[in-house]
Formats: sequence, C-alpha cells, structure tokens
Amino acid sequence: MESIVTTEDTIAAIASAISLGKGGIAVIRVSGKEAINACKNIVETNSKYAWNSHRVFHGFIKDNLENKYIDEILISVMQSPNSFTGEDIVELHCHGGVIVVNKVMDILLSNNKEIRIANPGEFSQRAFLNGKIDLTQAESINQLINAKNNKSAEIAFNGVKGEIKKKIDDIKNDLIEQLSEIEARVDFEEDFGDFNYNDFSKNIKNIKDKIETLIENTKRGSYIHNGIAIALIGKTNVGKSSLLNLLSKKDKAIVTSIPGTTRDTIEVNLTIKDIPIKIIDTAGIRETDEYIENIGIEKSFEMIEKSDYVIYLFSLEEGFNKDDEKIIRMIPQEKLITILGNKKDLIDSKKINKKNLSNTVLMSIKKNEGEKALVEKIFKKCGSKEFENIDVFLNERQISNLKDCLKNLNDTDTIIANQLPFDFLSIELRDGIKNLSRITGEELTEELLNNIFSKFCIGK
Ligand SMILES: Nc1nc2c(ncn2[C@@H]2O[C@H](COP(=O)(O)OP(=O)(O)OP(=O)(O)O)[C@@H](O)[C@H]2O)c(=O)[nH]1
Ligand SMILES: [Mg+2]
Repeated sequence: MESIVTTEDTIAAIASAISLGKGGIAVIRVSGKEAINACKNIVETNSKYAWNSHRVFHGFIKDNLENKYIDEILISVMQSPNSFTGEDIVELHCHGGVIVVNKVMDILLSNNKEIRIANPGEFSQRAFLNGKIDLTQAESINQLINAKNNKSAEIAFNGVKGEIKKKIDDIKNDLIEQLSEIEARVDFEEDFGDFNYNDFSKNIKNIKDKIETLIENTKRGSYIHNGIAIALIGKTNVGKSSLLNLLSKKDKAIVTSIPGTTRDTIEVNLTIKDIPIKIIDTAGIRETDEYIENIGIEKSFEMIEKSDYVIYLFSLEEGFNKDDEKIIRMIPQEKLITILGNKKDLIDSKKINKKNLSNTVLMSIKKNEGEKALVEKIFKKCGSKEFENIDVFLNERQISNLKDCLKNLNDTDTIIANQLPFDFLSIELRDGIKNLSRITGEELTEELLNNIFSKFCIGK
C-alpha cells in the first residue's frame, strides 16, 4: 500500500456529507502549501476581505476552459498554523447538490496539477502529525461522525476535547512516578532505605484499578454506541408479538390466538432512554412437522446468536415447564437474559408463587401492565446506572494497548513474588508506559498510523 504519511502534497476533498445528494451548501476543503494559490486560480472575487486569514468572503467559481461561472460561493481561508491541519486551509462553501460540488472539485483539480484528492482521514492525520491533536482526539472525531445517538455523540465529543488523553496521561504519570522511585534505587541504592514492596504493590494496584475501570466502562459503553439487540424468545402463543407491538407502540406484528402465528423474524428499531434498541420478534419454538414453521424456528435460534439480550417469555396461565427449561438451556450463557411471565391477568394473583418467580418480570402485555418494570430490568442488567458515569469510550486499538499495559503491571506482581532484581520492575514499567504512549500516538509506526486513518471517510 502506498504510504499516506506525507504532508508534502496539497490535498482536497468534499468535506460535507453528500450521501443524500442534496443540501443547502457543501464544503470543499483544501489543505497544504498550495491551497491558497490553487483556489485563487479558480475563484473570482471583488471582496475587500479576499484571501485574508480567518475571514469569510464572497466570490464565484470560474470554469476557465469554458470561460463561465459555475457557482456563487463563500470562501474562508485559515492560514498555517492556525487551522485544523496546521497547514494553510481554504474551504469553499458551494451550493449543495452532487453535480455542483463534483463540478467544482473537477475544476479545482484540473486547474491545479499539484493538488490531489485526499485519502480517507488524511486531514485528521495531518492535524495529528502537525501536533494539533493527539491520536485519541483524531479517533474521537471519527467516533463523533459515526455516532448514532445523542449520548454516543456526547461521549465521542469528550474524546475530541481530549478527555481520553487526559485519563491516559494521568495513568502514565502515576507509572512514571513509580518508575522514578525504582530507577533512583537502581542507580543510588545506598542512599535509600529498604524498598517497601507493600507500598509499591498498593500503588500498582491503584493504577491497575484505573485501567480496569476504563476497560469496563467501554464494555458497558458499547451498548450506548452500538445499541442493544433484544430477541423475544419463547414457545408459541406466549405473547412475543404482542410485546413487540407494545414496546414499539405500533401494530407491527400479527397477533392471533393461533399458536405458530409468527413465522419470520420481525425487527423494530427504537430509542429508549437515549439508547438505540433493536427488538426482534421470532417464531415461537415448538415441535412441529410444518415445513415453513420449522424454518422460522431455526431462525429464532439464529436471532438468539445475533442478539445481546434475550427476553424469554412464558405464559403464567400454562406455567414455566420442562419445555421452557429445555429451550433456556439452549441459550448461550454469555447472553443477558430476562424471564418474563406473561398473561398475569389470567391467573389469580394470590396464587402466584412469588418465591419461584422472584427473578421473573410479571406482565400482562394485553392489558399493558408491567412495561416499566421490564424496561428497568433490561437497563439494570445492561449496567444503565453506570451509563451515566461513562464519559469516554475507547476503541479496540486503545483497549488492546491498555490490556498490554495491564499485563506489564501484572508481571510486576510476579517479579515481586519471586524477589527478582529491581531492573526487572523497571523494564515492565517502561514497557507499560510505552504501551500507554501508543494510545495517544507518541509511540507509533507508520503502518499502524496508515491503518488507523484509513478507517476514516474521505474529507475528514
Ligand atoms: N389474556 C392475555 N392474553 C394475551 C396476553 N398477551 C398476549 N395475549 C394473547 O395471546 C395470544 C398470542 O399472542 P401473540 O403475541 O401472537 O403470541 P406469540 O408468542 O407471538 O405467538 P406465536 O407467534 O404463535 O409464537 C393472542 O391472542 C394475544 O392476544 C396477556 O397479557 N393476557
Ligand atoms: Mg408471534
């Protein structure tokens, strides 16, 4: 792959979203040494603010070949180093619409041979290489662009502001402090009293706790970012489709008293408490010779695999029996699961054996009773209380570096337990610090950098 780690060329790209094809305005961003000259070649303007830095001015895009104006635009110039990339940037605010924007892009490129189209993420990469942002901020920009809900956008923006770097730097400083203590002893052992292994272990434990909290929060945060997929599973006629309709406030699925009504899976996307939720209604599970129904039942099991969470419904009228037990045993253990006893209205409430059903949500879906308790249960299981405390969301790369650092710290325990020399501790701490530096981008290879930024979209 051709390297994209270069800041020599001047690059251009459509920086605004054009996926819908229409919009009031669209922005073309040009960055690099030639940005201003290149735009001067294709813009005609009489503005007294023309080409001043950090001023917006008016002009026309001119097609020099055909000698005619293509669009009336606003232009802003941000001279180096006070720009997003740290280079000279010109932004051309054209009228939206795929045809106009692409035409302006064409004219820009054909009139300026020194300009090329930016690679995905190249603007952000330059911002990083020129020290305008650290790597976590660059990655958070990508996260912000891809956020699917308010909460997720809020958390991503914390990363853009530098919150991830702050947390990593904080852990790194703790480690540096421990390392200095060790290194001083390696060099001037005679000037120090006995090394307090207990204190050292305690300090390392505190650092490990901080790292583990970050990893744990990200796991929970993934629900905020990616949503929760919930499969409604149970025997036929227990009220799965009724529950889908109740939660979605729509008559999405057919409900009848005939067992085996639902054959195909039905999905509805909702947002509850700012979290995107996909509810999947499935075919009721039972022994049957019916060909189509069996395909549906197979699909129900596929949906269990694909979901994060299973609501297992049974009818209180019929009671929870061996068949239910059998199906529940087939649900993989890592899935979160809530058992829901439905049709509460059909039984005498005094007869409900509370002891056996202490962990079961009781509902009458038909009478719209118990929805709130169900939603609360789901959120509690997904760790919703802690959702509120989550302020940053780390990506896989960052988590993997954190785990490497954790491993270094665990190794210090082994070194101490085996009373190995100080130098060994110092090696692990140094390695741990290096792993943290990889997160913020102070310690990186070109290959990794290319890999990270190629995941961005063009224009970012
Ligand atoms: N009395 C009572 N009936 C209910 C309740 N919930 C659902 N039902 C009825 O139970 C029958 C089956 O409901 P569905 O929602 O179609 O059940 P299902 O689990 O989707 O059934 P299949 O698609 O066949 O697997 C319908 O007649 C519903 O009206 C409830 O809380 N109380
Ligand atoms: Mg159904």
